[in-house]
Amino acid sequence: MRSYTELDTFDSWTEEEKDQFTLNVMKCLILDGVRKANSGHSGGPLSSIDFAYILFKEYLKFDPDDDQWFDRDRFVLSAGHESMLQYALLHFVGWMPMEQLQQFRQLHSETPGHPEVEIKGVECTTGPLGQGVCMGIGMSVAEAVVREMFKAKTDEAVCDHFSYILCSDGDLQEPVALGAAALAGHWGLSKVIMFYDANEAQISGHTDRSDSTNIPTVFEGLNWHVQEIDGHDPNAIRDAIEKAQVIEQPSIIVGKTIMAHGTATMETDHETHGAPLPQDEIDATKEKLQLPHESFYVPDECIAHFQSRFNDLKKMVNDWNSTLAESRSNADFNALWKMTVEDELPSLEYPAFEDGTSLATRKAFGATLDSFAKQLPHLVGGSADLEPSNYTGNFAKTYGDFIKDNQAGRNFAFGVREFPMAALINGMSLHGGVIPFGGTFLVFADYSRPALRLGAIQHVRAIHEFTHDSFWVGEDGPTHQPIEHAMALRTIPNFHVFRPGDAKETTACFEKALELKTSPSALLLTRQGVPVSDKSMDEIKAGVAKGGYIYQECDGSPELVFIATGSEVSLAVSVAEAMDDKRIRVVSLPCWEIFMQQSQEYRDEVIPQRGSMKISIEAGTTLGWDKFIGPAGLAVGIDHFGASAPGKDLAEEFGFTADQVEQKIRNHLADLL
Ligand SMILES: Cc1ncc(C[n+]2csc(CCOP(=O)(O)OP(=O)(O)O)c2C)c(N)n1
Ligand SMILES: [Mg+2]
Repeated sequence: MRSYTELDTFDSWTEEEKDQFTLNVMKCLILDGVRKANSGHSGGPLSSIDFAYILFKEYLKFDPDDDQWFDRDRFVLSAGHESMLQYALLHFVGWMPMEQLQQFRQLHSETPGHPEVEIKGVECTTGPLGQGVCMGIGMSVAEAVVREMFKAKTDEAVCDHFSYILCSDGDLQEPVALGAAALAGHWGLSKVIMFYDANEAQISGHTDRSDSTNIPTVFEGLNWHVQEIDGHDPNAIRDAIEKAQVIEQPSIIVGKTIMAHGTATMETDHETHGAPLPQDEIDATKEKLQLPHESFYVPDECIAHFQSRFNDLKKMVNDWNSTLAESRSNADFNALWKMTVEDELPSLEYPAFEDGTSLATRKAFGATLDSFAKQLPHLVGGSADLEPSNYTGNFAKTYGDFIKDNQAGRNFAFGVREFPMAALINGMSLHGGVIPFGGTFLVFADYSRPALRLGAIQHVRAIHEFTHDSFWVGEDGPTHQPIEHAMALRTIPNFHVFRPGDAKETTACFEKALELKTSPSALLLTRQGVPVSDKSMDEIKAGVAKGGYIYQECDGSPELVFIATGSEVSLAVSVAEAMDDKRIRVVSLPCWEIFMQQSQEYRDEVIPQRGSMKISIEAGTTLGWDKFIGPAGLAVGIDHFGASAPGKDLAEEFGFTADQVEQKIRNHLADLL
């Protein structure tokens, strides 16, 4: 092993010696960063680093001058707690300044506790274990979709890259990772290459306290190519990566590694997982690795060595740019590139709905999907095995399933995998070039919730179709009837919940969700028929664009303002008609989040703060409606679980007929007198 005292002869060292020295420098940089922050993770980064170093230095395809270059390989650090490893690598790439490494985990630094997508060179936000695996796989799905989409327009490969994932024991203990892995195997995603840092250590001790899973056997069963290597052997790592690159299956490289590898006395110690090492241990490690005690020691020679491939990378990017420019001279190709990769949405044509007929909003979603999919070749998605219920069947039939031998298919048969589905579509969206959606029942939004949250944090455009949005589901009973779900989703920051009142609002909400490029959306849709409004599409579109609007006005200033969403908009209209002794305004509020972004003036215009009684009507929990109805208002909702019976009987039972709602309102008015 070379010492820092010999640095003046660096040029004459063997490649192996240069690598070893540079790697040691990087290890101590990580230890120093965590020590200075007095918080963070030391052990895991040191067991993964041999792989990560070789990947970044020798294999990862990227543009050193542009972290957003479209055809770059994606790298996902699913073990997000190993963030200091990623930041150290990015420092060597040239994208992460030293001052930032010294600000690890501090307010407003570019080196937060876990990697965040906003940081240059970070592809996605990780930390919640398991989801990084899914997002990496989702990126690979998007890569395949975009590759196939452009194949039809050009012979040149404009989208052709790998998605590398680095995962840890905890990642693979999370079932969500295995759900996504099952799909990757089924879909034959040969460009997924995952390194598993099998260091057998986790927070609470040795992994054998909680695990005896045979991961290689599991992944073989999931149709992955499996290699088991010594995760600290550079040549074994190179061989494994090269093999994984040509195998026509997703690949897992199980790296047998040692926690805190390279430290003076703490190798294998699980206590190193989430703590800075004692300064004595860091000093002793530096001595062992023949480095100076100096903190944040990074000699220029190491950076230059790490970047020795950069000229080749830049040349490759130049070649790609020329190919792209040539392809873009074809008008068809150029139009597709603009719409998909550059994300310029065309103005959309809408499906037609017959005024006054009864149509479930889930059916309106299906019709809208069919119409939009024709105009947006990059709109892709599917259902978690609720295709007939989610009305994505026609889409599936028209565009075909995405399968191993047809990756041009635009429909994903996700199987009963809500959480993997939601996490995968986050990854697809992060990759770019596609607009992904996923469908299931609203009641199962809880299964996907961690991914909805992680999508919102990352500002991804992902469209979640949630049908069967209330007790109106009927016979399936309380397990299938959402109560708290709409409101629970509304509590997620940067997440848009749409509950359209009819077919036309459904189309308008879907379009709005497409336009929200920095936020996930959920479309909450009815199972049961609701009347199609006779308003013009333009009027409805203008209303939806503001999140809430006056749906039906009364003469003079309103005594009562009904605020309804979804299937309760038409109910509110019926109640207003029945109560013709009162001046009643009906407001449709399909999206709280958008409504709250409007000016106070507009909001007061629609829902006056004073002078009228406000009544919310939504077939869900009442908690939260006080925000709009105030202390004297009335919230018509349901605060208990549903029951198994036909929807109409339940409406009767739970007080959701026009007569019952009217009675509740009259009682409330009487109580106030
Ligand atoms: C979903 C989730 N649950 C719990 C945690 C908290 N946590 C962070 S790392 C970790 C386990 C670490 O074990 P491993 O994945 O083997 O990482 P290593 O110790 O090898 O670095 C846990 C439980 C988390 N980040 N995400
Ligand atoms: Mg571990």
